[in-house]
Amino acid sequence: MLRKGLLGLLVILALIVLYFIAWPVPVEPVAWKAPPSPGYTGAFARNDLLKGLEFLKIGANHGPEDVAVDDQGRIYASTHEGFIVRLQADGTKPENWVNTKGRPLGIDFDGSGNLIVADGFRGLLSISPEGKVVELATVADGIPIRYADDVDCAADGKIYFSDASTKFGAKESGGTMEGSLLEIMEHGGHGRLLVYDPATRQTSTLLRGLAFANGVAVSHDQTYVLVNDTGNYRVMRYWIAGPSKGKSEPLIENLPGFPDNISTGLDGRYWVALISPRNPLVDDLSEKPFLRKMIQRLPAFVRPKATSYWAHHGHRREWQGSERPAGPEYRLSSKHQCDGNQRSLVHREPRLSGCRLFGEVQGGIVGHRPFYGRGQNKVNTLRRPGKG
Ligand SMILES: [Ca+2]
Ligand SMILES: [Ca+2]
Repeated sequence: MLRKGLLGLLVILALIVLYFIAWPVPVEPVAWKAPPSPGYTGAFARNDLLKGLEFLKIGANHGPEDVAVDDQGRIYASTHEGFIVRLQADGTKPENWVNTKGRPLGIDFDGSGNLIVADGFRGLLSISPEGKVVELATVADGIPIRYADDVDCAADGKIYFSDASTKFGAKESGGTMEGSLLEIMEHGGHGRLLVYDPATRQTSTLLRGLAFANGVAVSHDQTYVLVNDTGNYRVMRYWIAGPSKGKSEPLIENLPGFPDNISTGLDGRYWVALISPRNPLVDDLSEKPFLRKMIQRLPAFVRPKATSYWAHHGHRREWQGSERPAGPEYRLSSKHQCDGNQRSLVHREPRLSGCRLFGEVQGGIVGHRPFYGRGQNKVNTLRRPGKG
C-alpha cells in the first residue's frame, strides 16, 4: 500500500517536472545580457514633482495611452474601450467622439487636422475632423502590422510609427499588456520602426530587432526619430536627414525602468514615460532563456509583470544651436509621483503652452499639470496649443 502511494507520488512529481520542462508556451526566449540597473539614482532620484496633478475626467473610459490637442485646443485621449474621448479646451465635457473598433494607442494630428492613430488591433488609422475612420496601413514590407503602438507626424507629412511586436500581436495575445509581456519575456526583437508616406501610401521598415518598439517622437529639427526599445531599457535614434541618414544608434541606455511613450516638449526637451521600474527577476534571467521558458509555464499571476506603483518621467534636453558643446549630449532629469496612490503608468503630451497632459494607462483619468519652471507655477487653465 505504502509502495503504491509512493509510486503515485513519484508519477505526479514526474508529471509536474515534465510540465515545467516540456509544456508548450508561446515564447521562445533568447539569451541576452541585461546591464546592471542603476536604480533610481542620480538624475532619476525619487522626488514628488508630479504631486498635485489635476485630473480630467474621460467619462466611463479607461487607460488613456496618449493625448493630443487640436487647433481649437480641444483634448483627445485614446482609451481602452476603443473610444477617442474629446474634451473641451478647458478640460471639461468629455464626449465619446469616435470608436476605432480596435485599441487606439498613440495619437497625433497631421498637418491637415486628421487624427492619426496607432491602433494596436488595426494598424495605422486616420480619423478626419468629421470623425470618419480610414485605414492607412495594415502591412509593412509584407508583414502584417500586429501591434501599432505609437505615432508621430513629421513636418513633411511622413508618419513615423512603431509596430511593437510582429510575433505577439496585441489582439492575438489577448490584449496590449499580454502582448507586451510576451515580447519582453522572449526578448526576440520582433519590434520595428515604420514610416508611412502619404504621397505614395506605402509603409516601409526603418529599424528592426527592437525588443518591443514603443514610443516614437520626431526630433525638433526633423533630422531624426526617437523610438523606445522597451525591453532593452533604451531610447534609439534613427537619422532621417543629414550625413547619418539611415543610420541608428542608442541615445540613452540602461534606464532604470521600462520606457513607454516619448514625446517632444518645450525648449528642445523630450519626455520619456517610464511605465514601470525594472524587474530584478527579468534582469537576472536575461542570460537564462530556459528558466524564462519555465516561468512562462507558471500561472499568470506569479509571472513577472509591470509594477503598478508610481510614475516616473525622465526627460532629456538637447543642446541649442548647431555647435555641439563638449560633455554629454543631453541632460536628464525626472519627475515622479511617490505618494503611493497607485496612480501609475503615466504618459505625457507636453504640446500645450501653459500646461502638460498625462494619460494614465491603467486608470480612468487624464492628468493635467500646470506648467512650472521659469517662474510660472500657477497657470490653471488650459491654453491653446503652441507646438513645443
Ligand atoms: Ca506605448
Ligand atoms: Ca509619442
